[in-house]
Amino acid sequence: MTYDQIAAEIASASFAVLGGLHPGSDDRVPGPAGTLVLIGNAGPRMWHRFCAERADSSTTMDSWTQQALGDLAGALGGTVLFPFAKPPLPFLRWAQRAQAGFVSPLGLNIHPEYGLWHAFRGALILPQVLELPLPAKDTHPCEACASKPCLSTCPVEAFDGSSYDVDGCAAHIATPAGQDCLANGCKARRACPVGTGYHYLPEQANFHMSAFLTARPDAPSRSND
Ligand code: B12
Ligand code: SF4
Ligand code: SF4
Repeated sequence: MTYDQIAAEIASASFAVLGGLHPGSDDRVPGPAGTLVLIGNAGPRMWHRFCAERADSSTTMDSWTQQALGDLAGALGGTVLFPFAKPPLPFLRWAQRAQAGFVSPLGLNIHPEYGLWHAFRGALILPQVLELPLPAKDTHPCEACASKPCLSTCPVEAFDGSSYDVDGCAAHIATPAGQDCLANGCKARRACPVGTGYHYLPEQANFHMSAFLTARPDAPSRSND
């Protein structure tokens, strides 16, 4: 199969193909790998499949993803690595290597089309060295964003452009004043003008923010990012 054929299979399973790379020794991929394909969600598409297939509210997104991507990787002749592995695998480094976007002032990866409204769900590891598409000539979206509203919207100034005050954020969203972030998603993220067509649905944003609030003391053993 070619990279494009594999990408089409991933897309038809409701996931987003975020990029590919040929891992080198600096990429810290455990085991041999000819090609690594970054798989994620963009906007609410995968969310709809998750809601349709999850057995009940106790099914976590991570356990569902493990099943869905495990099946897909098996059918494509590969294996899959997950962003919630312990210790964490360097997904954001792989995103840079795969040219899947740029580092935003929030620390999150910003994608030229999806903006901040995507996350990594797995890395497909294939033994063969596939020919990858030519790199896109995208420019960093934040360079053209003069006012950088992501840095001035957080009610507790959790972002200063170089770090993220996790405790301040979590303390705020646990209070009545923080219910907007909890119900609708991070205000700083929502202020970003890129990829607005991919905003998470309120119930999707609430699912992730609630998971962040409850699982945070266990970080970095993350669930449901
Ligand atoms: C640990 C972790 C966290 C911890 C951070 C702990 C800390 N800073 O002290 C906590 C639990 C707080 C967290 C929260 C979130 N996270 Co997080 N997190 C991870 C994880 C599993 C490991 C990162 C790590 O430790 N790397 C190892 C260290 C050595 O490398 P590092 O580059 O220094 O890692 C740091 C940053 O990644 C940073 N970080 C992690 N998450 C976030 C989120 C934000 C907003 C910022 C600014 C920084 C940040 O904290 C790490 C440790 O200091 C990664 C997945 C992965 N495998 O990379 C996801 C990941 C970075 N998180 C992600 C997301 C989406 C979130 C949330 C926004 C989820 C949500 N609720 O929607 C929240 C933020 C809450 C909010 N305000 O919206 C995504 C980012 C996607 C993207 N577009 O870039 C990732 C890649 C997971 C995924 N499935 O895609 N996260
Ligand atoms: S608001 Fe502007 S600076 Fe912030 S992430 Fe979005 S494009 Fe980048
Ligand atoms: S969720 Fe709310 S409190 Fe937390 S960083 Fe985003 S805007 Fe700030």
